[in-house]
Amino acid sequence: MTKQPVDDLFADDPGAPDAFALGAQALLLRGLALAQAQELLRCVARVVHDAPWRHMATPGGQSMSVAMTGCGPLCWVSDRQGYRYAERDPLTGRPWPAMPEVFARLARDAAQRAGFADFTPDACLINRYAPGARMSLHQDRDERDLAAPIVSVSLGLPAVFLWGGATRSERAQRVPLGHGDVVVWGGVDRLRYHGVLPVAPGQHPATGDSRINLTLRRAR
Ligand code: MD3
Ligand code: FE
Repeated sequence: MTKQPVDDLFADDPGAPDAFALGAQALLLRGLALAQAQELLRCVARVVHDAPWRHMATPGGQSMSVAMTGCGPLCWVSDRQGYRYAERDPLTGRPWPAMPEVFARLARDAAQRAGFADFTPDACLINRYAPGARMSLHQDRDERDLAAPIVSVSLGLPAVFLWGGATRSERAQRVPLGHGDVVVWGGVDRLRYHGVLPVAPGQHPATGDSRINLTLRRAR
């Protein structure tokens, strides 16, 4: 697989390479999840049946524009008390739905391609962006083992991902993410600031009027 620098990301030609280095240890694998997208979305629907979408509160008391749920032994949650990983869904009091095998298999395969061997996620956060929903610049630092990478899978409507630096003030690059794109972030890039610009209105055959993002993590 060929790698290209981040400047070529908007080059949308059919012969474009399918792997881009976003950083020394961050790799965009364009379309890696395409063949499994329908299966992934059926799994999301099963998860949502048991652990419904909800807009979590931030510690400051604001409601997030992104709706969330998750699966696996652990899932990230936020409320007035703060951010943490929890074994049970606070909405239902039940354990989170099991991690579908296809999620874990895809995450391991993607991580392997990016140079992270034997990645076994124990948490999957599932984000749903309606048009206008966004995620402001943040770091993911609630995971105990920061040596493990995070694998992200984008489905449905496209979005512009903000890829920042080690500090919030560093200028972020804009990376378009579309249906089936997979990104792996680890090592020196694990604590980079990142976010998502407001999703534009649209319709996607696979998801209708939303963008779904899976992030597969090793939380402990
Ligand atoms: C870079 N989600 O859930 S995934 C999140 O598209 C989150 O829903 C975004 O940021 C989304 O926390 C972006 C890409 C992502 C996830 C984790 C990272 C990028 C990352 C951790 C470190 C660096
Ligand atoms: Fe994040």
